[in-house]
Amino acid sequence: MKLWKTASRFLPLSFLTLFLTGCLGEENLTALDPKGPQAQWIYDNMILSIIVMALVSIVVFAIFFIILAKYRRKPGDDEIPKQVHGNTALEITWTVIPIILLVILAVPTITGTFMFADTEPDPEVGDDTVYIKVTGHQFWWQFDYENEGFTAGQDVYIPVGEKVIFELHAQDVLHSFWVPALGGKIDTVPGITNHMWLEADEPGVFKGKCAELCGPSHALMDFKLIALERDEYDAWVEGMSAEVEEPTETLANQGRQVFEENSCIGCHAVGGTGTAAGPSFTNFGEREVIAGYLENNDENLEAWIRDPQSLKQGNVMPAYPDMSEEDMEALIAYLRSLKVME
Ligand code: HEC
Ligand SMILES: [Cu+2]
Repeated sequence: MKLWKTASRFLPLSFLTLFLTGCLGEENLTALDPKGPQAQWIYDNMILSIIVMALVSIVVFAIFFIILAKYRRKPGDDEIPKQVHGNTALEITWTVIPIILLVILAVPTITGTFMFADTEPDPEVGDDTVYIKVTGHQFWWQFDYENEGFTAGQDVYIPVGEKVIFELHAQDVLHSFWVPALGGKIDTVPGITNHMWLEADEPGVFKGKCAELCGPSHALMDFKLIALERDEYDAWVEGMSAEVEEPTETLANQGRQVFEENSCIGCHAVGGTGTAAGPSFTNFGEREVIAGYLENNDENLEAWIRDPQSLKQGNVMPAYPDMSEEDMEALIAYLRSLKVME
């Protein structure tokens, strides 16, 4: 009775959990609406497992209740029933059935595991297979397109319908790279290189998350995977690789000086390659969000630059609380001007 009382206290909580997990459907952050071959495989296998488990539960519980009803002690049953030791037919049945069920689960699991581990280039795309080096930092993601010679921060772009290969690293602690709508997750581990591939069936913006508790702002270590048709993707690559021109607008140009004088440029590369201490800004003007989660508007941008800690605890960007309004306005105009797509 006491146990039931305790359990019943948690009941509303479990319903709440069920409800809240529904919110994960937002912004494509869900494994239940697969948008790529890997995610589809995971989804199908999950359904298959649920069916197998449901069948087992139904059969076991049905037999359980039938036996309970049928062989109950009834009035007049005074004798102890006949005692038996073992029944070969039954024992073979309940050994063979689980073996068959396990084989049904094992075959797709093993073939899927090999399919996921195959990080050879896409056979149809060959040498043009997109290869992206991912580095997890506390609390942001760096994406190096080494073959193309540039680096991107926060948003990772891929072409649709092609197998894209990811090489995963961590700069500081364990992180985990996960885009639920496209596939499984893989840890990024300091000192170890992991590989995986993903493919998107259709263009779209798919939300990604760090899936490994990595510090105080772990929950805000979000990113976006943006899948584009091949020609748009090529245009993006071209834009990212092009020489960055000085902004034509005066205010933005003034902002570029503020950016350089305040050593923002030391941590935030504009154009070029290589590791910087913060996300690359070559296409900052095209980000939907700042720091992985804040809407990219002027108010949030100013709040972030003046006091990043208050918005993302434990991140390593210094605060600029004393920047003049004038400099701030110019700086924001400059950041907004950083775009590579028309
Ligand atoms: C010591 C290195 C460093 C300096 C200097 C620095 N930042 Fe940052 N900045 C970072 C890091 C690291 C992040 C990522 C924080 C996170 O999300 O965890 C960041 C994030 C940002 C973001 C959000 C980026 C995004 O892509 O979402 C903006 C905007 C930004 N910084 C602007 C500036 C400006 C403007 C300056 C100069 C006034 C500046 N930063 C100076 C390290 C730095
Ligand atoms: Cu992380």
